[in-house]
Amino acid sequence: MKLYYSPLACSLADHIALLEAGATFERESVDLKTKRTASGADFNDVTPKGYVPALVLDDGEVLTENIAILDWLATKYPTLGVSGELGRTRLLEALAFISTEVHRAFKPMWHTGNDIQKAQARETISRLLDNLAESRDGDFLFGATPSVADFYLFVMLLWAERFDVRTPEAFVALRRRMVSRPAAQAALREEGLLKLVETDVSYA
Ligand SMILES: N[C@@H](CCC(=O)N[C@@H](CS)C(=O)NCC(=O)O)C(=O)O
Repeated sequence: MKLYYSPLACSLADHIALLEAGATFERESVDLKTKRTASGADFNDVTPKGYVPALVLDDGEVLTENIAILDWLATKYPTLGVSGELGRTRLLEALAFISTEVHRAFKPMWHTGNDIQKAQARETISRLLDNLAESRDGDFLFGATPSVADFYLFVMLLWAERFDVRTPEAFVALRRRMVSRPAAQAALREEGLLKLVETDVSYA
């Protein structure tokens, strides 16, 4: 299996998931501006969509779209999923909300939004995070252990800090819990992002 990612992109969620699962995988970073991978290959040859994440399976199948990849990982590695009769449905509900509402609301921040659009986006994202925090049930979104939805949410929380978006208290704590996990630290280290979380944890 091979993950194509870009530092601090939404592919960080998949990166953490693979490490949490203890999966054997390769990884290669992608320059999203030039569409070149770290080894100089044309990323458009991996996926004509040209965006990360992309997960190439051992049989050559290429998975794209974060919701699909994270759902596939949670199915393959059930400790990353949500148990119970409605477990998978609740997980997809959370992934869809994070992807189509929260992630999408960051667009003016990453792209060329003006100051008014950015201020509106901050309000919207805070409200969406408040909505999600209300349905949280335990230390993580679905209880005492994190699921793939928490990994995706964690990326959104890193973005929120970067763009000065107010985050509900419950998610400040969730972010700290995520940062304390070895898999998250390993993914952040690989992506050159450990400095972003220095205030949450001390690395002796
Ligand atoms: N619909 C895709 C969107 C993924 C996406 O927005 N990826 C961003 C990074 S977070 C990207 O690669 N952007 C570069 C581009 O679109 O050219 C998904 O949900 O996986």
